[in-house]
Amino acid sequence: MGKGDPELQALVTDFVAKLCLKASSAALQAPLLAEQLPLGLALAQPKRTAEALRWLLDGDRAEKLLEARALDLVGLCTLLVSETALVHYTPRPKGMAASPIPEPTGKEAIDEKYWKRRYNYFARFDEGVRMDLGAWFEVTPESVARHIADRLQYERVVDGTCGVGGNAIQFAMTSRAVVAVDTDAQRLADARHNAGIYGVAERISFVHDDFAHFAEHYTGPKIDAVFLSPPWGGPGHLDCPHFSLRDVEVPDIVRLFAAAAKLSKRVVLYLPRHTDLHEVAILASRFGFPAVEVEKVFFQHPTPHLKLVVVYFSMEVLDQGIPKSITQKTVGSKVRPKQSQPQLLGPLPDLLSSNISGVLLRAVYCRSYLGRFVVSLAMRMEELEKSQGQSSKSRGRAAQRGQPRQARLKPGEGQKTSSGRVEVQKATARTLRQAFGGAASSELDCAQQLLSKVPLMDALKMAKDAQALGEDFGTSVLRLGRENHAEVYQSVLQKRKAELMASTVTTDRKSVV
Ligand code: MGP
Repeated sequence: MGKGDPELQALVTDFVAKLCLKASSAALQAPLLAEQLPLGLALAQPKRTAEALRWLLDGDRAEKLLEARALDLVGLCTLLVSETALVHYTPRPKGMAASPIPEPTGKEAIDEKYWKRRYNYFARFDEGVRMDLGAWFEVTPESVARHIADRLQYERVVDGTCGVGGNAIQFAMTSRAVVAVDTDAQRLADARHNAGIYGVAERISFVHDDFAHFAEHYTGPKIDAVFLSPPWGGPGHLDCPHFSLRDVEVPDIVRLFAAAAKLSKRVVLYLPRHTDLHEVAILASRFGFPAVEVEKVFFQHPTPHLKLVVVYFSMEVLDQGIPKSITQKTVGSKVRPKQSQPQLLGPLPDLLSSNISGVLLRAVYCRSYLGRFVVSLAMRMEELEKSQGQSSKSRGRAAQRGQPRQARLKPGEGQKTSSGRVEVQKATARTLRQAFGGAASSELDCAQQLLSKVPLMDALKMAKDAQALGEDFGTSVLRLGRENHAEVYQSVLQKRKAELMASTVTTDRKSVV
Protein backbone atom coordinates (compact mmCIF):
# COMPACT_ATOMS: atom_id res chain seq x y z
CA MET A 1 0.00 0.00 0.00
CA GLY A 2 1.66 3.21 -1.16
CA LYS A 3 2.32 6.28 0.95
CA GLY A 4 -0.04 8.34 -1.15
CA ASP A 5 -3.04 6.41 -0.01
CA PRO A 6 -3.56 7.36 3.63
CA GLU A 7 -7.31 7.22 3.40
CA LEU A 8 -7.32 3.64 2.24
CA GLN A 9 -4.68 2.75 4.81
CA ALA A 10 -6.83 4.19 7.59
CA LEU A 11 -9.88 2.47 6.22
CA VAL A 12 -8.28 -0.94 6.03
CA THR A 13 -6.67 -0.66 9.46
CA ASP A 14 -9.98 0.44 10.85
CA PHE A 15 -12.03 -2.34 9.38
CA VAL A 16 -9.51 -5.00 10.22
CA ALA A 17 -9.51 -3.77 13.79
CA LYS A 18 -13.28 -3.59 13.89
CA LEU A 19 -13.88 -7.00 12.50
CA CYS A 20 -11.21 -8.61 14.65
CA LEU A 21 -10.35 -11.16 12.04
CA LYS A 22 -8.39 -13.07 14.59
CA ALA A 23 -11.47 -13.40 16.71
CA SER A 24 -12.13 -16.69 18.39
CA SER A 25 -13.70 -19.44 16.40
CA ALA A 26 -16.88 -18.94 18.41
CA ALA A 27 -17.15 -15.39 17.08
CA LEU A 28 -16.77 -16.60 13.53
CA GLN A 29 -19.57 -19.05 14.08
CA ALA A 30 -21.80 -16.40 15.56
CA PRO A 31 -24.24 -14.74 13.17
CA LEU A 32 -22.96 -11.62 11.44
CA LEU A 33 -25.60 -8.89 11.46
CA ALA A 34 -25.80 -5.78 9.30
CA GLU A 35 -26.08 -3.62 12.45
CA GLN A 36 -22.57 -4.73 13.42
CA LEU A 37 -21.05 -3.78 10.09
CA PRO A 38 -19.89 -0.23 9.52
CA LEU A 39 -20.16 1.39 6.12
CA GLY A 40 -17.30 0.29 3.86
CA LEU A 41 -15.58 -2.98 3.35
CA ALA A 42 -15.71 -6.15 5.41
CA LEU A 43 -14.46 -9.65 4.92
CA ALA A 44 -16.82 -12.40 5.98
CA GLN A 45 -14.94 -15.45 7.10
CA PRO A 46 -17.60 -17.69 8.53
CA LYS A 47 -17.25 -20.96 10.33
CA ARG A 48 -20.17 -23.26 10.43
CA THR A 49 -21.08 -26.63 11.82
CA ALA A 50 -21.02 -29.65 9.55
CA GLU A 51 -24.80 -29.73 9.54
CA ALA A 52 -25.18 -26.14 8.38
CA LEU A 53 -22.54 -26.62 5.72
CA ARG A 54 -24.18 -29.73 4.35
CA TRP A 55 -27.26 -27.61 3.80
CA LEU A 56 -25.58 -24.51 2.35
CA LEU A 57 -22.95 -26.29 0.27
CA ASP A 58 -23.57 -29.35 -1.81
CA GLY A 59 -22.90 -32.59 0.03
CA ASP A 60 -19.61 -33.60 -1.63
CA ARG A 61 -17.97 -30.25 -1.25
CA ALA A 62 -19.00 -29.99 2.38
CA GLU A 63 -17.55 -33.43 3.12
CA LYS A 64 -14.25 -32.55 1.40
CA LEU A 65 -13.93 -29.32 3.34
CA LEU A 66 -14.82 -31.07 6.57
CA GLU A 67 -12.16 -33.68 5.93
CA ALA A 68 -9.61 -30.98 5.17
CA ARG A 69 -10.67 -29.13 8.34
CA ALA A 70 -10.98 -26.01 6.23
CA LEU A 71 -14.03 -24.71 7.99
CA ASP A 72 -12.58 -21.34 8.80
CA LEU A 73 -12.43 -20.29 5.18
CA VAL A 74 -15.71 -21.68 4.04
CA GLY A 75 -17.58 -18.83 2.49
CA LEU A 76 -14.77 -16.30 2.46
CA CYS A 77 -16.43 -13.34 0.83
CA THR A 78 -15.88 -9.61 0.59
CA LEU A 79 -18.86 -7.54 1.68
CA LEU A 80 -19.29 -4.01 0.39
CA VAL A 81 -21.50 -2.44 3.00
CA SER A 82 -23.54 0.49 1.73
CA GLU A 83 -26.20 2.50 3.56
CA THR A 84 -29.26 4.18 2.08
CA ALA A 85 -31.73 6.31 4.01
CA LEU A 86 -35.11 6.55 2.34
CA VAL A 87 -37.93 8.98 2.97
CA HIS A 88 -41.24 8.39 1.27
CA TYR A 89 -43.39 11.46 0.78
CA THR A 90 -46.72 11.21 -0.97
CA PRO A 91 -48.94 14.28 -0.62
CA ARG A 92 -52.54 13.19 -0.09
CA PRO A 93 -54.83 14.39 -2.91
CA LYS A 94 -56.66 17.58 -1.87
CA GLY A 95 -60.11 17.09 -0.40
CA MET A 96 -59.64 13.39 0.11
CA ALA A 97 -60.54 12.34 3.64
CA ALA A 98 -58.50 9.59 5.26
CA SER A 99 -60.45 6.42 4.58
CA PRO A 100 -61.33 4.28 7.61
CA ILE A 101 -59.81 0.86 8.13
CA PRO A 102 -62.03 -1.62 6.23
CA GLU A 103 -64.24 -4.06 8.09
CA PRO A 104 -62.68 -7.52 8.26
CA THR A 105 -63.96 -9.73 5.45
CA GLY A 106 -62.62 -13.00 6.86
CA LYS A 107 -61.47 -14.11 10.28
CA GLU A 108 -58.58 -11.67 10.52
CA ALA A 109 -58.57 -7.91 10.29
CA ILE A 110 -55.88 -5.71 8.81
CA ASP A 111 -53.51 -4.57 11.53
CA GLU A 112 -53.88 -0.82 12.09
CA LYS A 113 -50.08 -0.42 11.88
CA TYR A 114 -50.14 -1.65 8.29
CA TRP A 115 -53.26 0.30 7.36
CA LYS A 116 -51.58 3.53 8.45
CA ARG A 117 -48.73 2.71 6.10
CA ARG A 118 -50.92 2.00 3.06
CA TYR A 119 -49.62 4.97 1.03
CA ASN A 120 -46.08 3.90 1.83
CA TYR A 121 -46.80 0.52 0.27
CA PHE A 122 -48.60 1.98 -2.75
CA ALA A 123 -48.72 5.75 -3.21
CA ARG A 124 -51.81 5.24 -5.45
CA PHE A 125 -53.51 3.02 -2.91
CA ASP A 126 -56.80 4.95 -3.06
CA GLU A 127 -57.17 4.25 -6.77
CA GLY A 128 -58.16 0.69 -5.95
CA VAL A 129 -54.95 -1.19 -5.17
CA ARG A 130 -55.66 -4.79 -4.21
CA MET A 131 -53.86 -6.47 -1.31
CA ASP A 132 -54.38 -9.70 0.60
CA LEU A 133 -53.64 -10.27 4.28
CA GLY A 134 -50.14 -11.61 3.66
CA ALA A 135 -49.32 -8.75 1.31
CA TRP A 136 -49.85 -6.20 4.10
CA PHE A 137 -46.70 -7.32 5.82
CA GLU A 138 -44.76 -8.73 2.85
CA VAL A 139 -45.10 -6.14 0.11
CA THR A 140 -42.03 -4.01 -0.57
CA PRO A 141 -42.75 -0.37 0.35
CA GLU A 142 -42.90 1.79 -2.77
CA SER A 143 -39.86 3.86 -1.80
CA VAL A 144 -37.73 0.74 -1.46
CA ALA A 145 -39.13 -0.85 -4.62
CA ARG A 146 -38.42 2.36 -6.56
CA HIS A 147 -34.93 2.57 -5.18
CA ILE A 148 -34.12 -1.05 -6.11
CA ALA A 149 -35.64 -0.49 -9.58
CA ASP A 150 -33.46 2.61 -10.02
CA ARG A 151 -30.46 0.42 -9.35
CA LEU A 152 -31.54 -2.37 -11.72
CA GLN A 153 -32.30 -0.50 -14.91
CA TYR A 154 -31.91 -3.16 -17.54
CA GLU A 155 -33.49 -4.57 -20.65
CA ARG A 156 -35.16 -7.53 -18.93
CA VAL A 157 -35.65 -8.18 -15.20
CA VAL A 158 -37.33 -11.14 -13.53
CA ASP A 159 -39.21 -10.74 -10.26
CA GLY A 160 -39.26 -14.34 -9.07
CA THR A 161 -41.59 -13.70 -6.13
CA CYS A 162 -44.04 -11.18 -7.55
CA GLY A 163 -46.80 -11.26 -4.89
CA VAL A 164 -49.21 -8.35 -5.46
CA GLY A 165 -46.65 -6.58 -7.63
CA GLY A 166 -44.90 -3.96 -5.45
CA ASN A 167 -41.51 -4.64 -7.03
CA ALA A 168 -42.63 -5.72 -10.51
CA ILE A 169 -44.52 -2.44 -11.02
CA GLN A 170 -41.45 -0.36 -10.18
CA PHE A 171 -39.19 -2.55 -12.36
CA ALA A 172 -41.59 -1.91 -15.24
CA MET A 173 -41.03 1.83 -14.78
CA THR A 174 -37.26 1.56 -15.27
CA SER A 175 -36.65 -1.60 -17.34
CA ARG A 176 -38.02 -2.43 -20.76
CA ALA A 177 -39.48 -5.82 -19.96
CA VAL A 178 -40.37 -7.52 -16.70
CA VAL A 179 -41.26 -11.13 -16.07
CA ALA A 180 -43.25 -11.55 -12.86
CA VAL A 181 -43.44 -15.08 -11.49
CA ASP A 182 -45.53 -16.35 -8.57
CA THR A 183 -47.05 -19.62 -7.40
CA ASP A 184 -50.27 -17.91 -6.29
CA ALA A 185 -52.69 -17.24 -9.16
CA GLN A 186 -54.86 -14.83 -7.14
CA ARG A 187 -51.84 -12.73 -6.18
CA LEU A 188 -50.74 -12.60 -9.81
CA ALA A 189 -54.22 -11.39 -10.76
CA ASP A 190 -53.95 -8.69 -8.05
CA ALA A 191 -50.50 -7.76 -9.33
CA ARG A 192 -51.82 -7.38 -12.89
CA HIS A 193 -54.68 -5.22 -11.59
CA ASN A 194 -52.29 -3.04 -9.54
CA ALA A 195 -49.91 -2.72 -12.50
CA GLY A 196 -52.91 -1.45 -14.50
CA ILE A 197 -53.41 1.36 -11.96
CA TYR A 198 -49.78 2.38 -12.45
CA GLY A 199 -50.16 2.06 -16.25
CA VAL A 200 -47.43 -0.56 -16.69
CA ALA A 201 -49.38 -3.83 -17.02
CA GLU A 202 -48.42 -4.07 -20.70
CA ARG A 203 -44.73 -4.22 -19.86
CA ILE A 204 -45.03 -7.14 -17.45
CA SER A 205 -45.44 -10.80 -18.41
CA PHE A 206 -47.18 -12.58 -15.55
CA VAL A 207 -46.17 -16.23 -15.15
CA HIS A 208 -47.99 -18.61 -12.82
CA ASP A 209 -45.19 -20.98 -11.80
CA ASP A 210 -42.70 -21.91 -9.13
CA PHE A 211 -39.65 -19.72 -9.80
CA ALA A 212 -37.11 -22.58 -9.68
CA HIS A 213 -39.22 -24.57 -12.14
CA PHE A 214 -39.64 -21.50 -14.35
CA ALA A 215 -35.87 -20.84 -14.35
CA GLU A 216 -34.99 -24.45 -15.15
CA HIS A 217 -37.21 -24.40 -18.26
CA TYR A 218 -36.66 -20.82 -19.41
CA THR A 219 -35.54 -20.51 -23.03
CA GLY A 220 -36.36 -16.86 -23.78
CA PRO A 221 -34.10 -13.83 -24.22
CA LYS A 222 -31.23 -13.04 -21.85
CA ILE A 223 -32.25 -12.07 -18.32
CA ASP A 224 -30.25 -9.16 -16.94
CA ALA A 225 -31.21 -9.49 -13.30
CA VAL A 226 -33.30 -11.66 -11.01
CA PHE A 227 -34.93 -10.21 -7.92
CA LEU A 228 -36.14 -12.48 -5.11
CA SER A 229 -38.13 -11.43 -2.07
CA PRO A 230 -38.98 -14.78 -0.53
CA PRO A 231 -41.39 -15.14 2.42
CA TRP A 232 -39.64 -14.59 5.74
CA GLY A 233 -42.31 -16.19 7.90
CA GLY A 234 -44.54 -13.20 8.62
CA PRO A 235 -44.10 -10.56 11.33
CA GLY A 236 -42.91 -13.29 13.74
CA HIS A 237 -39.51 -13.34 12.02
CA LEU A 238 -38.50 -10.49 14.29
CA ASP A 239 -39.02 -12.54 17.42
CA CYS A 240 -35.68 -14.29 16.93
CA PRO A 241 -32.40 -12.45 17.56
CA HIS A 242 -31.21 -13.31 14.07
CA PHE A 243 -32.70 -14.63 10.85
CA SER A 244 -31.29 -17.71 9.20
CA LEU A 245 -31.74 -18.33 5.48
CA ARG A 246 -33.21 -21.62 6.61
CA ASP A 247 -36.15 -19.70 8.06
CA VAL A 248 -37.20 -18.60 4.57
CA GLU A 249 -40.56 -20.19 3.93
CA VAL A 250 -39.87 -21.84 0.60
CA PRO A 251 -39.04 -25.52 0.35
CA ASP A 252 -35.40 -24.82 -0.47
CA ILE A 253 -33.91 -21.30 -0.67
CA VAL A 254 -30.58 -22.72 -1.88
CA ARG A 255 -32.37 -24.33 -4.83
CA LEU A 256 -34.21 -21.07 -5.50
CA PHE A 257 -30.94 -19.14 -5.46
CA ALA A 258 -29.22 -21.72 -7.66
CA ALA A 259 -32.01 -21.34 -10.22
CA ALA A 260 -31.65 -17.55 -10.15
CA ALA A 261 -27.86 -17.70 -10.50
CA LYS A 262 -28.27 -20.02 -13.49
CA LEU A 263 -30.74 -17.68 -15.13
CA SER A 264 -28.78 -14.47 -14.70
CA LYS A 265 -25.39 -13.19 -13.62
CA ARG A 266 -27.05 -10.69 -11.28
CA VAL A 267 -29.19 -11.86 -8.39
CA VAL A 268 -30.70 -9.58 -5.78
CA LEU A 269 -32.10 -10.85 -2.46
CA TYR A 270 -34.47 -8.85 -0.27
CA LEU A 271 -33.85 -9.94 3.33
CA PRO A 272 -34.67 -9.05 6.93
CA ARG A 273 -32.48 -6.54 8.75
CA HIS A 274 -31.24 -9.23 11.16
CA THR A 275 -30.22 -11.80 8.52
CA ASP A 276 -27.12 -13.82 9.36
CA LEU A 277 -24.73 -12.42 6.72
CA HIS A 278 -22.29 -15.26 7.30
CA GLU A 279 -24.82 -17.53 5.59
CA VAL A 280 -25.16 -15.02 2.76
CA ALA A 281 -21.37 -15.11 2.36
CA ILE A 282 -21.33 -18.91 2.19
CA LEU A 283 -24.11 -18.81 -0.41
CA ALA A 284 -22.19 -16.23 -2.45
CA SER A 285 -19.01 -18.21 -2.24
CA ARG A 286 -20.72 -21.43 -3.27
CA PHE A 287 -22.13 -19.82 -6.39
CA GLY A 288 -18.88 -18.13 -7.39
CA PHE A 289 -19.45 -14.55 -6.24
CA PRO A 290 -16.25 -13.34 -4.54
CA ALA A 291 -17.95 -10.17 -3.35
CA VAL A 292 -21.48 -8.97 -2.67
CA GLU A 293 -22.95 -5.61 -1.83
CA VAL A 294 -24.97 -5.53 1.37
CA GLU A 295 -27.19 -2.47 1.25
CA LYS A 296 -28.57 -1.44 4.62
CA VAL A 297 -31.85 0.37 4.02
CA PHE A 298 -32.84 2.84 6.74
CA PHE A 299 -36.19 4.52 7.25
CA GLN A 300 -36.19 7.89 8.97
CA HIS A 301 -39.52 7.87 10.83
CA PRO A 302 -40.44 7.85 13.63
CA THR A 303 -36.70 7.81 14.27
CA PRO A 304 -33.87 6.58 12.02
CA HIS A 305 -33.77 2.80 12.01
CA LEU A 306 -32.53 -0.06 9.89
CA LYS A 307 -35.51 -1.53 8.03
CA LEU A 308 -34.10 -4.30 5.89
CA VAL A 309 -31.12 -5.36 3.81
CA VAL A 310 -30.83 -5.85 0.07
CA VAL A 311 -27.98 -8.07 -1.10
CA TYR A 312 -26.64 -7.66 -4.64
CA PHE A 313 -24.79 -10.71 -5.99
CA SER A 314 -22.89 -9.73 -9.13
CA MET A 315 -19.34 -9.64 -10.45
CA GLU A 316 -19.81 -5.90 -10.98
CA VAL A 317 -19.59 -5.41 -7.22
CA LEU A 318 -15.82 -5.68 -7.69
CA ASP A 319 -15.82 -2.58 -9.87
CA GLN A 320 -17.73 -0.45 -7.42
CA GLY A 321 -15.91 1.98 -5.20
CA ILE A 322 -15.96 1.38 -1.46
CA PRO A 323 -19.04 3.16 -0.07
CA LYS A 324 -17.91 6.15 1.97
CA SER A 325 -21.08 7.92 2.96
CA ILE A 326 -24.74 7.21 3.44
CA THR A 327 -27.04 7.88 0.47
CA GLN A 328 -30.04 10.03 1.39
CA LYS A 329 -32.97 9.68 -0.96
CA THR A 330 -36.46 11.16 -0.89
CA VAL A 331 -38.98 9.26 -2.95
CA GLY A 332 -42.35 10.73 -3.79
CA SER A 333 -44.14 13.00 -6.17
CA LYS A 334 -43.12 16.12 -4.28
CA VAL A 335 -40.50 16.78 -1.63
CA ARG A 336 -42.11 18.12 1.54
CA PRO A 337 -40.82 21.71 1.54
CA LYS A 338 -39.82 22.70 5.05
CA GLN A 339 -39.44 19.47 6.88
CA SER A 340 -35.93 18.96 8.08
CA GLN A 341 -34.83 15.36 8.04
CA PRO A 342 -33.69 13.84 11.30
CA GLN A 343 -30.01 13.13 11.26
CA LEU A 344 -29.15 9.51 10.76
CA LEU A 345 -26.79 8.48 13.45
CA GLY A 346 -25.87 5.15 11.91
CA PRO A 347 -25.48 1.81 13.67
CA LEU A 348 -25.08 1.51 17.40
CA PRO A 349 -21.56 0.26 18.00
CA ASP A 350 -21.36 1.38 21.62
CA LEU A 351 -24.75 0.11 22.51
CA LEU A 352 -23.93 -3.22 20.95
CA SER A 353 -21.07 -3.69 23.35
CA SER A 354 -22.92 -2.50 26.42
CA ASN A 355 -24.39 -4.73 29.09
CA ILE A 356 -27.91 -3.99 28.06
CA SER A 357 -27.29 -4.54 24.35
CA GLY A 358 -29.39 -7.72 24.29
CA VAL A 359 -32.40 -5.96 25.68
CA LEU A 360 -31.97 -2.96 23.41
CA LEU A 361 -31.46 -5.00 20.29
CA ARG A 362 -34.50 -7.07 21.06
CA ALA A 363 -36.51 -3.92 21.58
CA VAL A 364 -35.32 -2.61 18.23
CA TYR A 365 -35.88 -5.83 16.39
CA CYS A 366 -39.23 -6.64 17.96
CA ARG A 367 -41.42 -4.25 16.06
CA SER A 368 -41.53 -1.92 18.99
CA TYR A 369 -41.61 1.80 18.50
CA LEU A 370 -40.65 2.04 22.15
CA GLY A 371 -37.41 0.24 21.35
CA ARG A 372 -36.56 2.75 18.70
CA PHE A 373 -37.23 5.68 20.95
CA VAL A 374 -35.09 4.15 23.69
CA VAL A 375 -32.23 3.73 21.26
CA SER A 376 -32.74 7.15 19.75
CA LEU A 377 -32.70 8.69 23.22
CA ALA A 378 -29.57 6.80 24.16
CA MET A 379 -27.85 7.97 20.97
CA ARG A 380 -28.84 11.58 21.52
CA MET A 381 -27.64 11.44 25.12
CA GLU A 382 -24.37 10.03 23.92
CA GLU A 383 -24.05 12.82 21.34
CA LEU A 384 -24.86 15.38 23.98
CA GLU A 385 -22.29 13.98 26.37
CA LYS A 386 -19.71 14.04 23.60
CA SER A 387 -20.42 17.64 22.66
CA GLN A 388 -20.42 18.74 26.31
CA GLY A 389 -17.17 16.91 26.89
CA GLN A 390 -15.62 18.56 23.87
CA SER A 391 -16.65 22.08 24.83
CA SER A 392 -15.24 21.68 28.34
CA LYS A 393 -11.84 20.67 27.08
CA SER A 394 -9.36 23.42 26.39
CA ARG A 395 -8.14 24.21 22.94
CA GLY A 396 -4.64 23.55 24.19
CA ARG A 397 -5.46 19.91 24.77
CA ALA A 398 -6.96 19.68 21.32
CA ALA A 399 -3.76 21.12 19.92
CA GLN A 400 -1.72 18.58 21.86
CA ARG A 401 -3.69 15.83 20.19
CA GLY A 402 -2.84 17.39 16.83
CA GLN A 403 -4.92 18.90 14.06
CA PRO A 404 -7.88 17.04 12.66
CA ARG A 405 -6.88 14.54 10.01
CA GLN A 406 -8.53 16.47 7.21
CA ALA A 407 -6.50 19.56 7.95
CA ARG A 408 -3.21 17.71 7.79
CA LEU A 409 -3.83 16.48 4.27
CA LYS A 410 -2.30 18.42 1.41
CA PRO A 411 -4.60 19.31 -1.47
CA GLY A 412 -5.30 16.22 -3.52
CA GLU A 413 -3.92 13.92 -0.86
CA GLY A 414 -6.20 11.20 0.36
CA GLN A 415 -8.42 11.47 -2.67
CA LYS A 416 -9.45 8.33 -4.42
CA THR A 417 -6.62 7.70 -6.86
CA SER A 418 -7.31 4.15 -7.91
CA SER A 419 -10.37 2.43 -9.22
CA GLY A 420 -12.85 0.74 -6.93
CA ARG A 421 -11.62 -2.66 -8.06
CA VAL A 422 -8.02 -1.91 -7.06
CA GLU A 423 -9.14 -0.60 -3.68
CA VAL A 424 -11.15 -3.72 -3.06
CA GLN A 425 -8.25 -5.90 -4.17
CA LYS A 426 -5.70 -4.12 -2.00
CA ALA A 427 -7.91 -4.23 1.03
CA THR A 428 -8.71 -7.87 0.42
CA ALA A 429 -5.02 -8.71 0.04
CA ARG A 430 -4.20 -7.11 3.33
CA THR A 431 -7.12 -8.77 5.02
CA LEU A 432 -6.10 -12.13 3.65
CA ARG A 433 -2.66 -11.67 5.07
CA GLN A 434 -4.09 -10.69 8.44
CA ALA A 435 -6.47 -13.61 8.34
CA PHE A 436 -3.67 -16.04 7.73
CA GLY A 437 -1.65 -14.52 10.51
CA GLY A 438 1.52 -13.96 8.45
CA ALA A 439 3.57 -10.90 9.25
CA ALA A 440 6.13 -11.05 6.44
CA SER A 441 5.65 -8.38 3.82
CA SER A 442 6.40 -10.90 1.09
CA GLU A 443 3.06 -12.54 1.80
CA LEU A 444 1.31 -9.25 1.28
CA ASP A 445 3.30 -8.80 -1.92
CA CYS A 446 2.36 -12.22 -2.97
CA ALA A 447 -1.35 -11.74 -2.31
CA GLN A 448 -1.29 -8.35 -4.03
CA GLN A 449 0.51 -9.70 -7.07
CA LEU A 450 -1.99 -12.46 -7.27
CA LEU A 451 -4.91 -10.13 -6.95
CA SER A 452 -3.57 -7.80 -9.61
CA LYS A 453 -3.13 -10.61 -12.10
CA VAL A 454 -5.97 -13.02 -11.55
CA PRO A 455 -9.65 -12.50 -10.93
CA LEU A 456 -10.39 -12.03 -7.26
CA MET A 457 -12.58 -15.12 -7.30
CA ASP A 458 -9.67 -17.32 -8.44
CA ALA A 459 -7.32 -15.76 -5.93
CA LEU A 460 -9.74 -16.38 -3.11
CA LYS A 461 -10.17 -19.95 -4.27
CA MET A 462 -6.41 -20.41 -4.17
CA ALA A 463 -6.29 -18.92 -0.72
CA LYS A 464 -8.97 -21.35 0.37
CA ASP A 465 -7.09 -24.27 -1.16
CA ALA A 466 -3.93 -23.09 0.54
CA GLN A 467 -5.71 -23.02 3.85
CA ALA A 468 -7.19 -26.46 3.21
CA LEU A 469 -3.70 -27.81 2.64
CA GLY A 470 -2.72 -26.41 6.00
CA GLU A 471 0.58 -25.10 4.61
CA ASP A 472 2.24 -21.78 5.09
CA PHE A 473 0.06 -19.29 3.29
CA GLY A 474 2.71 -17.55 1.20
CA THR A 475 4.32 -20.72 -0.05
CA SER A 476 1.17 -22.59 -0.84
CA VAL A 477 -0.49 -19.66 -2.57
CA LEU A 478 2.63 -19.26 -4.67
CA ARG A 479 2.59 -22.94 -5.50
CA LEU A 480 -1.07 -22.87 -6.38
CA GLY A 481 -0.50 -19.67 -8.32
CA ARG A 482 2.25 -21.35 -10.31
CA GLU A 483 0.16 -24.40 -11.01
CA ASN A 484 -2.91 -22.45 -12.01
CA HIS A 485 -1.51 -19.32 -13.53
CA ALA A 486 1.92 -19.58 -15.07
CA GLU A 487 1.90 -15.86 -15.82
CA VAL A 488 1.44 -14.91 -12.17
CA TYR A 489 4.22 -17.15 -11.13
CA GLN A 490 6.54 -15.62 -13.73
CA SER A 491 5.82 -12.10 -12.61
CA VAL A 492 6.30 -12.96 -8.93
CA LEU A 493 9.51 -14.74 -9.84
CA GLN A 494 10.79 -11.75 -11.83
CA LYS A 495 10.09 -9.47 -8.93
CA ARG A 496 11.86 -11.75 -6.48
CA LYS A 497 14.88 -12.01 -8.83
CA ALA A 498 15.05 -8.24 -9.21
CA GLU A 499 14.96 -7.82 -5.43
CA LEU A 500 17.69 -10.41 -5.03
CA MET A 501 19.86 -8.75 -7.67
CA ALA A 502 19.46 -5.37 -6.01
CA SER A 503 20.48 -6.73 -2.62
CA THR A 504 23.49 -8.57 -4.15
CA VAL A 505 24.69 -5.41 -5.87
CA THR A 506 24.49 -3.48 -2.60
CA THR A 507 26.36 -6.19 -0.73
CA ASP A 508 29.06 -6.34 -3.43
CA ARG A 509 29.56 -2.60 -3.32
CA LYS A 510 29.81 -2.73 0.43
CA SER A 511 32.42 -5.46 0.25
CA VAL A 512 34.46 -3.44 -2.30
CA VAL A 513 34.42 -0.44 0.01
P1 MGP B 1 -40.76 -6.00 9.14
O1 MGP B 1 -39.31 -6.35 9.17
O2 MGP B 1 -41.73 -7.07 9.50
O3 MGP B 1 -40.92 -4.78 10.05
O4 MGP B 1 -41.15 -5.46 7.72
P2 MGP B 1 -42.22 -3.90 10.27
O5 MGP B 1 -43.48 -4.65 10.07
O6 MGP B 1 -42.08 -2.68 9.45
O7 MGP B 1 -42.05 -3.65 11.79
P3 MGP B 1 -41.37 -2.46 12.49
O8 MGP B 1 -40.90 -3.00 13.80
O9 MGP B 1 -40.22 -2.01 11.63
O10 MGP B 1 -42.45 -1.46 12.61
C1 MGP B 1 -40.38 -4.51 7.03
C2 MGP B 1 -40.53 -4.75 5.56
O11 MGP B 1 -39.95 -6.01 5.30
C3 MGP B 1 -41.96 -4.88 5.08
O12 MGP B 1 -42.50 -3.66 4.68
C4 MGP B 1 -41.83 -5.82 3.91
O13 MGP B 1 -41.46 -5.13 2.75
C5 MGP B 1 -40.69 -6.70 4.32
N1 MGP B 1 -41.20 -7.95 4.85
C6 MGP B 1 -41.70 -8.17 6.07
N2 MGP B 1 -42.06 -9.47 6.19
C7 MGP B 1 -42.60 -10.09 7.37
C8 MGP B 1 -41.77 -10.08 5.00
C9 MGP B 1 -41.89 -11.41 4.52
O14 MGP B 1 -42.35 -12.34 5.18
N3 MGP B 1 -41.44 -11.61 3.25
C10 MGP B 1 -40.93 -10.62 2.49
N4 MGP B 1 -40.51 -10.90 1.27
N5 MGP B 1 -40.83 -9.37 2.92
C11 MGP B 1 -41.23 -9.10 4.15
